[in-house]
Amino acid sequence: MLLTDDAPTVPQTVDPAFRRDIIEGLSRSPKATPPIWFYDRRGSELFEAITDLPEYYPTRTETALLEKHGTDFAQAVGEGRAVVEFGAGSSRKTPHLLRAIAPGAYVPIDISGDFLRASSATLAQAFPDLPVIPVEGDFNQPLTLPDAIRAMPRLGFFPGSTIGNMEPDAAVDLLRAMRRLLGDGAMLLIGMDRIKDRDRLIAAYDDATGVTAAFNLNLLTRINRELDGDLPIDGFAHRAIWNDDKERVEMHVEAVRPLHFHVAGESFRMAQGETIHTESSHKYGVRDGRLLLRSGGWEPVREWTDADGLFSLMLTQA
Ligand code: AVJ
Repeated sequence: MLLTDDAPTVPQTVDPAFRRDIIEGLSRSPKATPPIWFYDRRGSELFEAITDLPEYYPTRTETALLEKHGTDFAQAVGEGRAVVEFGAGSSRKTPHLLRAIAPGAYVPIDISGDFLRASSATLAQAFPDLPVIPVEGDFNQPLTLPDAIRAMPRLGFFPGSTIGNMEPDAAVDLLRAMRRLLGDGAMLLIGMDRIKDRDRLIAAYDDATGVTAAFNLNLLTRINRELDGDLPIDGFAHRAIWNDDKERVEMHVEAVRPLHFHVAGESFRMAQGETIHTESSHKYGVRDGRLLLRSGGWEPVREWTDADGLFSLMLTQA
């Protein structure tokens, strides 16, 4: 690697999948990039900050549901299950669930290895008798579960409405893959964000202090750093819009002037007003949510919602 004045002091390894996804996404019309690439170290920190924002209701609402309904969970799932969490991140919600159900093991799966190891260590300390077996990987790709949980019935845990990031057809594919991975007799506890007042939805993705804007624009900074890009960050503005036909909030970065930039040796142009679509966050009505789960091979068993109907936790069985 050629060392220049602005070369990073910490050597960066370029993820070929990152390069491929970004080049493909910028070459497409309209431009669109997969949301998994938001979560470098800075992106993960910014997401944590988002979850504390007054406008961002999902995390706080879901956490309150997990705190409140522990007795219900224990009764519905029984003891000794291996809890397999998909996209564990900082796992801040998980202790509530683990305390409630007396699981046999905890298997957090995440693509961000640093984050995963740190949060697994914290969790293992809080639950000294619980085997914690982290798996570093992308749950959208085929995975193998650790041998230690072979004999245990499983409870999949997929909180945060992460399922909403997927197009409905991809969401169904993922649910089916989880069904195969977790096996017969498995259950799945999944968080889904509800359709609600448009202004409330937009505010959650375009907060007053600009944390979500920083989260969205950080993708461009990451591209510049890791893929030798020269995107002018000040040439882009954060946008959050409600797509009513597809019932989803979309995040975009919009060119505020005509732009010409390079990424990994490729040249790109954007007209003023043109956007890169960086994320979709699908929202589900009660019936839509159940239909989606059934299509994915999971039969709804119980459902918990807050008084305002903002967010739902759905328990399903294979
Ligand atoms: C992590 C996918 C649940 O879609 O609400 C938050 C990500 N993006 N603010 C979401 C996100 C902008 C978040 N999920």
